[in-house]
Amino acid sequence: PQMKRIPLEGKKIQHPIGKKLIEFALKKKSNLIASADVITSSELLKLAEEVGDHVVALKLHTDIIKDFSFDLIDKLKVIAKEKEFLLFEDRKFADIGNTQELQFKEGVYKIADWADMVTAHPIAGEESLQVFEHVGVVAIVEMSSKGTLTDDYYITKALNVAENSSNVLGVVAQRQVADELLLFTPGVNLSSKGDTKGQQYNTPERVFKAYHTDFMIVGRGIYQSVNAKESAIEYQTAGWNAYLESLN
Ligand code: UP6
Repeated sequence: PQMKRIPLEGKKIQHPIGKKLIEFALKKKSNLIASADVITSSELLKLAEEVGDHVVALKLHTDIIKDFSFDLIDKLKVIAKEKEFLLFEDRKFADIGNTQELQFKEGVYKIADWADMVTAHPIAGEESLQVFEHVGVVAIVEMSSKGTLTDDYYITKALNVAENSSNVLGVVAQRQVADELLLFTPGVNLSSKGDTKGQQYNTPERVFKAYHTDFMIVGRGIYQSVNAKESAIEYQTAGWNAYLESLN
């Protein structure tokens, strides 16, 4: 790991979705991804409107939404286009390729029809990831939670899979990774150290300076705050400033 980090515009990312993320980041001066872990369509649409100008992507767990519909997806797509952010389904696929393909394309959510990006565990090996066509895959190589089983041995092997898969644009991890991958780091909160269910938090300052992350992912820090827009601006500013400082 080097001390000096490569600026976003200097990263050699081949994947079109990775390029789009970088384009949005530089244009909006944001390396913030909001995690919209709300459980109704109305809350989700309200949040998308409030934080949309300040994020490069909105991360979703569509399977927690009580009243999921494709009308919701259509409305999200309109907001995403207008405010310039990507739709990132955090499905964390973790099965053999054939099953993942069915989960990706079929069922209630038909993720393949609308998502720009998805998360997947590389646990089933390189070929299992090939089924995710026409989206950017973010491989989960290391988790943020206390006691996670993603130890150094697993992480090394998982990074190897990620680096060898052309549809993988980056990884979720809590450490610096190779410059050819975009790094996404969840477990970020300005006012909490963790929750009672194993989540552990770092500050924006730490993830940009110590891990050289490219994008921080913030859930409760934004959607549980009194004013989601104000909080998104606060995280956007803290993240972008920490990123700029980490370039020196
Ligand atoms: N997430 C993590 N840690 C990981 C991977 N993913 O927290 O290692 C996801 C969670 C949640 C979000 O599924 O959607 O990031 C974090 O939310 P929080 O900021 O409210 O803790």
